[in-house]
Amino acid sequence: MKIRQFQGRNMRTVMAQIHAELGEEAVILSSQTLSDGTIEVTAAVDDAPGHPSPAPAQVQPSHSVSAAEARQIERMSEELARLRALVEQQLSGLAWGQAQQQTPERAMLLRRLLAMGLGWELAQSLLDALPEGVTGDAAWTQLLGRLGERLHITEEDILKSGGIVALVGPTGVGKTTTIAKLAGRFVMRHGAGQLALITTDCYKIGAQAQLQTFADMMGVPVHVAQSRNELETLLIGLRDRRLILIDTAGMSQKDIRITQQLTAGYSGLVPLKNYLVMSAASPLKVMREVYRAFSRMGLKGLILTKLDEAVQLGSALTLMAETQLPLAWLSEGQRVPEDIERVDVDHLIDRAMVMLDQNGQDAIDGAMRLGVGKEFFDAQ
Ligand SMILES: Nc1nc2c(ncn2[C@@H]2O[C@H](COP(=O)(O)OP(=O)(O)O)[C@@H](O)[C@H]2O)c(=O)[nH]1
Ligand SMILES: [Mg+2]
Repeated sequence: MKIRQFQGRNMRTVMAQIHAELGEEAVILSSQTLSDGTIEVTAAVDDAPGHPSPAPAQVQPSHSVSAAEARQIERMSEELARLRALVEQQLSGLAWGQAQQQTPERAMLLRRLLAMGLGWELAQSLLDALPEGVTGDAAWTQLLGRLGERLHITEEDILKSGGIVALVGPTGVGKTTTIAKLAGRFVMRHGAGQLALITTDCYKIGAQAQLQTFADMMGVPVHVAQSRNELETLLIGLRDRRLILIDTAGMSQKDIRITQQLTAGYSGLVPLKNYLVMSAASPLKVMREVYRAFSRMGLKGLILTKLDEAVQLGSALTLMAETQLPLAWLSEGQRVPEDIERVDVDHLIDRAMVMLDQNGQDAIDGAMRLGVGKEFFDAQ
């Protein structure tokens, strides 16, 4: 082994010396910059014959990353990201413990709002708006009051005002059932002659038969429209009816193009009113997605169904608060025409409270302690 020290103005000139004196096989043992800026490099070469030459990576003056090293770095950064998420989660769990101790009042109120099923952000923003010093029942009453201000009910009752009304929404939420309920109530008040029923649902097997059965009982014919043209022709022919209810194809919210073509921006003499039908038992995430998909067609109001199947009402209230979509009807059961009603905001909040009492708050504490509160409540 021959060891030598080299000096030069920069690394390039030093390397040239090393190559010249020790050859291509030279290995760099150390390098430093002296106080006057000179580069000093200690290099060595194995002068015993027959020894394997050092690996090229060791000879390289500037360190280039090999594929193996790159993989290792990638693994390490993945591991770091995992650790970071874990630490953040732990911290937010600790924060909840701290909040419980330092601001027990606020923590208790937050827990109750979340137990109603309200989304994380809505619950937080209601609490943030609470004036300091308001506590106990007064605080809770104020929170509910603020919540109420964010909820809207349609002023128009279509059973009184009439018009051309289409129910839109995902498959299976209860559009056809709701049409039957509304039709039944309308006929009781105004007689069968003032009502027309149209279905554009040519996709779900038995969909027309289902509506037909209800219609037969009421003595109202069901018209079928398979295209926009057919719908417009029908609407012109039926323009003397006080109420026209249109049952649309129960397509998934990901494929509403056909429904949209049929009902969006209908330019008849009387504007067509789209009501979005949504199950109150759906998770908030799904409700948001459904709303995003259908809001493009212009919505007049919301019909909430399956309240009897929901464990909380907060998700629906959160959607209403977020979108400002006014509620027109609340359905809670399959009986035609009984199980549908118009409600006011106070009644809605009362219902949400009753459902809160039926559900434990343990899961909430658990999720908060684990630091996954936001994820937990938005997924409800
Ligand atoms: N529990 C419950 N079931 C309902 C309600 N509304 C509708 N349904 C049921 O939900 C299922 C789908 O209803 P349907 O009207 O065909 O939905 P569509 O695909 O949107 O037309 C049927 O079994 C209905 O009886 C409700 O408010 N509560
Ligand atoms: Mg249907």
